[in-house]
Amino acid sequence: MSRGKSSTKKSVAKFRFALFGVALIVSGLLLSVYSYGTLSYLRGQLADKTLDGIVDWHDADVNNDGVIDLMDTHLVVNNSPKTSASPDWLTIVSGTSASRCDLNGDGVVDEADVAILSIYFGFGGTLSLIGALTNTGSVYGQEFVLGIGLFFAGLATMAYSRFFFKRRR
Ligand SMILES: [Ca+2]
Ligand SMILES: [Ca+2]
Repeated sequence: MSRGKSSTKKSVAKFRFALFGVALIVSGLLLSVYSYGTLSYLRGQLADKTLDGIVDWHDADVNNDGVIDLMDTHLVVNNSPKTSASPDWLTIVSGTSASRCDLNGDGVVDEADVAILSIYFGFGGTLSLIGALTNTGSVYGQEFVLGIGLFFAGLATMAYSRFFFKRRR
């Protein structure tokens, strides 16, 4: 009788533990899918600013110094909210112009351009989607890596709980 009770208690505990694992997996997947979606969308918004026929991180390097850092963010923010109607749209200041900072090429420098720049933050090399996703210099990269981490932590928790995978005697 008492043995049966304790075994019920044990399986309830196992079930809760497994449920925690499932919650981790689901939140990890949601976070990864969300950051992947946002990042792919922003990546698709970047215009060919260097006019070399290739859209890559160089297009987001507004001062063309070979690295995407706070200086580029500062320049884009400083040129906001200029539009193509602004008299100094093409004026080069600190190695860039408002036109160059208009990363999506919609004729206005605003938060959309800052968001595009943010996914390349910390870049000074090649930029693939995987590179951008695992770029922990950007908030989307951090979210993606955290999501993957949660997913595997959830899998490990589920395996450890042995609720779904019973050990054979
Ligand atoms: Ca730069
Ligand atoms: Ca723009």
